[in-house]
Amino acid sequence: MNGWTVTQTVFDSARQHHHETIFTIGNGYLATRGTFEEGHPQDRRTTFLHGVFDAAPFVVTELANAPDWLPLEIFFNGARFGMNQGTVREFERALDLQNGVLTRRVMWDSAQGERATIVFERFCSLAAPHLVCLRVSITPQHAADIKLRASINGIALSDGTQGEKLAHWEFLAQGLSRDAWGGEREGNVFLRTRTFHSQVELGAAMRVQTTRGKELTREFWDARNVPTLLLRVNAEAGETVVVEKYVAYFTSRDVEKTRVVDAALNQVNAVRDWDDALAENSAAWEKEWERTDVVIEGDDEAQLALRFNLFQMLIAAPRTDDRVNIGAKTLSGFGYRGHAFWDTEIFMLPLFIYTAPHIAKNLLNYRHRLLSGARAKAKANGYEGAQFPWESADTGEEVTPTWVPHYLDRSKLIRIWTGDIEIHISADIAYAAHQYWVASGDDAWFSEKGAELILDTAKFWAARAEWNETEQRYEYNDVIGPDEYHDHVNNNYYTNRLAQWNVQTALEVLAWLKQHAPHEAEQLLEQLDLSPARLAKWRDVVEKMYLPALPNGLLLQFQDFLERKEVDLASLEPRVISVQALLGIEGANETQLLKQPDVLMLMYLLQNEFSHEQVQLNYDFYTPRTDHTYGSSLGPAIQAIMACQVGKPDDAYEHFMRALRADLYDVRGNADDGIHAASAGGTWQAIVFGFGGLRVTRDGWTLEPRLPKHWKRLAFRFFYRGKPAVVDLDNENAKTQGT
Ligand code: IFM
Repeated sequence: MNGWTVTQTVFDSARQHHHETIFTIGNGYLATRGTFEEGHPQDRRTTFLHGVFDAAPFVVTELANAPDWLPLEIFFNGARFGMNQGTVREFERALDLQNGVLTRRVMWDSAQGERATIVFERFCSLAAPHLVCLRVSITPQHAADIKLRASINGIALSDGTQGEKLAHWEFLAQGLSRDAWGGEREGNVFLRTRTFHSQVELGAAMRVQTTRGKELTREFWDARNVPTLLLRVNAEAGETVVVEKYVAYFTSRDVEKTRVVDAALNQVNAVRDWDDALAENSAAWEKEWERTDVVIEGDDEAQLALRFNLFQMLIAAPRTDDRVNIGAKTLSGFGYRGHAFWDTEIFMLPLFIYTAPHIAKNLLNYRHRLLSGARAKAKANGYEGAQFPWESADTGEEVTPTWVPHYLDRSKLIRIWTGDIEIHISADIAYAAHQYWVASGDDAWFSEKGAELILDTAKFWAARAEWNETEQRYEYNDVIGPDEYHDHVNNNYYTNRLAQWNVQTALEVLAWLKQHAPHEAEQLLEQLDLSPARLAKWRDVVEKMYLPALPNGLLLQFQDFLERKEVDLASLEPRVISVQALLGIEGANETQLLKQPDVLMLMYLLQNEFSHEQVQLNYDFYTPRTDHTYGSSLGPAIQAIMACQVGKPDDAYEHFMRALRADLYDVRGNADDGIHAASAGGTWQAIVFGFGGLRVTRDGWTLEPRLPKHWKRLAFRFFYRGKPAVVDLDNENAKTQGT
């Protein structure tokens, strides 16, 4: 166990989709699922490029599965290599998290009994994000005639919501580029294609070369939309033939339409060889891990699983593009179609705020760029200000499907209400912008963009607040809180309190702006029409917002929560499905069972506002009511933090491990749809804010470590206001509190 390698030693077709997700590789520009180069029945061959969306039924728009760079078929004396053909004698797949290289080693006998050892290696270059690299080393036991087919497959289909296949690409052109001597013999293959609706043009180029063994004979096979190089070599017994395949992608999001192919060709031509490309990639990864790595000593499983989750975040994070966000399933699967949710701001963003502020800024800029969509949504609903869509893609419009096929019976449709009434996301975004500002001290960004996010969402909340004349209070009725087992509820505590925080913070931000950035303050006052009368209404909303609670300090999930049926979760055991799947949508709605505990989530976000006793009271009340195992995948990491806060390290560890294992062990049975990104981001928060006990304010930071008993050491780094801090803890003390 070296703490850096995720390994698979048994291939099981029945689990192939799960493993495709686990073995996804990427670089923040694109990602490719862990399918096999030669193909396998029912595989979900997928490469997603950030921001390349196209229209799709039900889901409005989805990431378009890009032309496939992986195809590499191998034939030994005419027998085609495949994991489902001949006999696989040995198999091992390993993902090196340190540099993102995925390796598969297979010892294989063809049906005719010819044996070969084949090693595939591939990575998506972190140093040159448009470039993806693949190498195969083939060692036949006996002399063999080896043929290879290396292609770019432009017939890349997406899996639709009803199991159908969707095409997003219209073929434009393909060919072989001229080589250095003006001929085509050593030329590189290219493909030009375009999405049907969004009209994104994509150029892909492929270069194939050998570095060891004999020269190959090459032939261009002009199969429409699948330009292919046919390669041939006679190998001696025991001789290793090595073939390298480099592919590059550029789209009209990156360069002028007319340049997409040239840019891709230039990129593959710029590669010297495998060792060079790998060295650059590894150096780039080293820098990433310097900022991001967390060391856990005394728990090998947690160490590896945590790095796996961090790796998933790093390969999804846009480093140079602030027009894109991270989807709830990253770029690793078809689930949620690449759409971004509050998962980014509340669960993933803290990792970036504290370890890679430039990435956090990109993600927040994405929201700022799409303010016009949020304003349009508010307006369409009859409100002022900015109401962010529950699901967001490339344009900022609401892309939550209204109806989707039922998860148990695909012939039926279910109405999805989240796009209409799960409104807390606007406050989540404001909260994230504020958190970035507090931690980074980036006043310039905040004056220019962050403040506008907070002010315009506040404007929405004030407009959306309903005045209850009888009770003399403001309310938010008919909403869905983060706990989606209960819909159409009134006065969800999380929603009401975070909306109130949003409006209150907007007033404070305005005061800060007037003092520190008067010009921007002036501009925003005018642009957002922040008249004295409007600001007076904001103060009224803050003062009179209804926050449902009992006199003893128990905060209520929503207004009539205690009238719902009490059900002992233990009485539903044994089960391997969620409470909602077991009791039905209506059935779960009638109970006090929770998909996730909104009140605890809120107590985590606004942690300086609650006493220890109040946290304890609410923790004890909501914990047994929560479907921790099969409810929301977002919950366990936060539950771990709250367990730390109430001094229950064993419980904290259990919840933390549940989050860490979500995808590696496919806890919910849906990892085939892609990585649970919020859970992955949450694991970092559980480490830093839970076990590390980091608390950050505008005045500085403090630690209150509470490590699981068996951990010998926990070390991590973060930035506070541009300065790096190193935390190194053992189970007794914080050894180093910062540099
Ligand atoms: O955003 C989440 C939501 O909280 C629960 N359902 C899944 C969404 C995407 O992860």
